[in-house]
Amino acid sequence: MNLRDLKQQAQQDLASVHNSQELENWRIKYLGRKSSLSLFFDNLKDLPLEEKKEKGKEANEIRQFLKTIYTQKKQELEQSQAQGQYFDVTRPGLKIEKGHLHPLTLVLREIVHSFEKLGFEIVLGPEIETEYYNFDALRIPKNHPARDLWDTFWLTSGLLLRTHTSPVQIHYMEKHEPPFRIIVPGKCFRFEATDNHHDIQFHQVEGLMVSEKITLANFKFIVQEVLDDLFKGQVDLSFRPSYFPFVTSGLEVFIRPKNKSHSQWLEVMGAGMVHPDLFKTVGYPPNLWQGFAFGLGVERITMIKYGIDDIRLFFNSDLRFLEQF
Ligand code: FA5
Repeated sequence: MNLRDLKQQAQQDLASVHNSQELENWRIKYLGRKSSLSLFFDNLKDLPLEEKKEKGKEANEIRQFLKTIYTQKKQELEQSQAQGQYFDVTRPGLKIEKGHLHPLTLVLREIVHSFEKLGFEIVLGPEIETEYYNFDALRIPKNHPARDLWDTFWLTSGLLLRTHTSPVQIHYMEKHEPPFRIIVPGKCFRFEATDNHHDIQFHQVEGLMVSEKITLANFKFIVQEVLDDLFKGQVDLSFRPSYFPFVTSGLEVFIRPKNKSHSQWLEVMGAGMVHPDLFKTVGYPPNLWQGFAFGLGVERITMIKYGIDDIRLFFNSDLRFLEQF
């Protein structure tokens, strides 16, 4: 039997196979124990060594080829049969995996909602900023050492990725007259070394409340209300003096879960009374308004809320982490 003729014949026959019975007949004819190919293998032993090697190799290749086209045809028939099948509407459906919200989105929404309950309006601002809004208008001129506090991703032509949400204070005040109370949720970027509490990209919620007779007591009340709402009263707060050029009497707020009073305090926001120079910059009349401002770190709040010990987990897309929320 000529092996090449056998291969050709098998291919031709397979093309006219239309159901599983015909396919089984084809398999018996070309791959079965009594097929010409099997008989060919049986007779190989009688051939001289060189010829045995050569013909054996060729026959093996053809057998492999026939097996492959057989499997392909089988799959094709199974598929077309499945498509033609009657659809049983009573069968249980396949479970559809639903997506879910990122932990930061969940907590950001909660934070925004807590402030909304206290009458704060939501305002957004650009992530790409000018040097003026990110620094100069906030009393951080070029060469001022305070610029070192905010390691910056510079873009071309004097633009930068905002290092905090505070520039939106200026944008908003330029266009609105007090009294008002706003929050500004958004992304910030810092060109700094990462560790378990610092990332190069994170979220802040800026707050700004300007009116007559606003004091730090108003700020303390509001922060206490919001954090009590977020943590169901289960965190302690600590207010500590700090320095930011755009506030007078700057401070930082630290929190610690009540049930972990031995653990370290975590800094979650910078704050203070708005510096009068900012009012001057945006054209408000002098000595008429007072206000407080703050910048709250959303990742830090989320870390305490869910007991997460490394901030870098939020952005490394590990599903084992994300699927827990
Ligand atoms: C500021 O960014 C000020 N703009 C806050 C402010 C606003 C002060 C208004 C006064 C008035 P600071 O750099 O401390 O300050 O950041 C504020 C909060 O953002 C921190 O408490 C922290 O929760 C969070 N934060 C800062 N840097 C990072 C970082 N690299 N990764 C994650 N969170 C950060």
